[in-house]
Amino acid sequence: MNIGGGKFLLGRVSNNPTSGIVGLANVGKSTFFQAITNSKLGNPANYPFATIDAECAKVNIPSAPLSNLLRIYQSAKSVPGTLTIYDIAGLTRGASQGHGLGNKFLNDIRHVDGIFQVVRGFLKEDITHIEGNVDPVRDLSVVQDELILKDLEFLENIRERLNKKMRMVSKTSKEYQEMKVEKELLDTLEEHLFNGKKIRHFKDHWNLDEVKILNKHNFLTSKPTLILLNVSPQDYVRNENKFVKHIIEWINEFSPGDKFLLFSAEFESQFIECKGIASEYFDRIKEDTNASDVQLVSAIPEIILEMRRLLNLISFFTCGPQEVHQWNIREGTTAQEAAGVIHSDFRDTFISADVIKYDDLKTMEPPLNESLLKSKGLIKRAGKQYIMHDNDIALFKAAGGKNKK
Ligand SMILES: Nc1nc2c(ncn2[C@@H]2O[C@H](COP(=O)(O)OP(=O)(O)OP(=O)(O)O)[C@@H](O)[C@H]2O)c(=O)[nH]1
Ligand SMILES: [Mg+2]
Repeated sequence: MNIGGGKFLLGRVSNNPTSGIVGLANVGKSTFFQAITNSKLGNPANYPFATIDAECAKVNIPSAPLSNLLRIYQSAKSVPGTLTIYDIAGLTRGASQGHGLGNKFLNDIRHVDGIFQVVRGFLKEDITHIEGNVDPVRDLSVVQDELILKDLEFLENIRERLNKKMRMVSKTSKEYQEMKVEKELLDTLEEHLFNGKKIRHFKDHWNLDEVKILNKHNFLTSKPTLILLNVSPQDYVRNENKFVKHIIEWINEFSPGDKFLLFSAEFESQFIECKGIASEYFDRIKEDTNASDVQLVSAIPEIILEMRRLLNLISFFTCGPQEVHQWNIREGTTAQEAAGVIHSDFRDTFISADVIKYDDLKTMEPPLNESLLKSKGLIKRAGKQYIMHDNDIALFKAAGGKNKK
């Protein structure tokens, strides 16, 4: 997808985005999974490799415009956009060679669009660390190396298959030329991987041919990553942890472009348990951190929104008396493609879209006066190639004389 300036986005085009929770064994992935999905799925337990098969659950993407549009349109209900989250088995050093739970779960990582990489930053003697001590920078390297090794193995297999195919077709054929381009890209990326760098960070601007090749192969290190340092509740409330400086240095050197946030799996699970209401648990944390007059807030909404940004997602809304519906699309999506997210028929029979900018009506009081919007020129007619903006409100017109959604 072209998002302007010849820049194409890596990764699957989908309105059902997925993210996997990845990290060493026993670092708090399932505890985080339960907190972010507000579910009892997964199997948090104080022993490594407690999670074997990936669990998944959907979370709503927080959106202030969604609730505001529900108010303005006086709709009966709202339907939020969602992100599907997978709790994946823990990695260990040597996983790419079959150590620990072996390779199976590396496939689970292959199928997600984005990665939440959980790293342990809390010190608690009674919680086992498979490397013997708490050292998040080392853990980041171990996980990155395993993903890179797996990509190298995968890349080698792809190249072998390509070489075979190239021997079977004429050197002057279009197919041969395409395979040659692919092989050259793979050779360059192999060198990059050998230098301990992820495919995603090879360059900022990919061209369409490169994106097509990379999307076909779904490399583990081509996925956007949000690094989540799991710290004690006290560190989370103080927004400090002794490892942060070194982690930022490591990211800048070895994984520039990855995002990084502090969170506390323990804090988040208590937050859900106590439903965010004042409790002895939170009173104690406030006392510990001298934050008696501070409002304690969950990191979960920001974590979901950061993943949304990393996946280059934006939203558009369809609004009517029955529902206000938030739809996920990627940056650079045209009006016609956006119509196809609702139903493929709408894409095929697309005529035009009436688009209202959220900013133009966000302070309006209900009931919505459509004639006023029209007279002020706030409803714009958009053609097939119109590039959707975040929070656009759209009414699609399709062939057959029907207004769709
Ligand atoms: N003190 C403390 N303990 C935690 C925290 N997060 C997780 N734990 C504990 O650490 C242990 C491992 O947590 P899990 O959530 O099962 O870890 P995991 O990464 O899913 O482990 P595997 O699935 O085995 O790879 C459990 O006993 C949790 O209660 C935390 O933030 N603070
Ligand atoms: Mg687990």
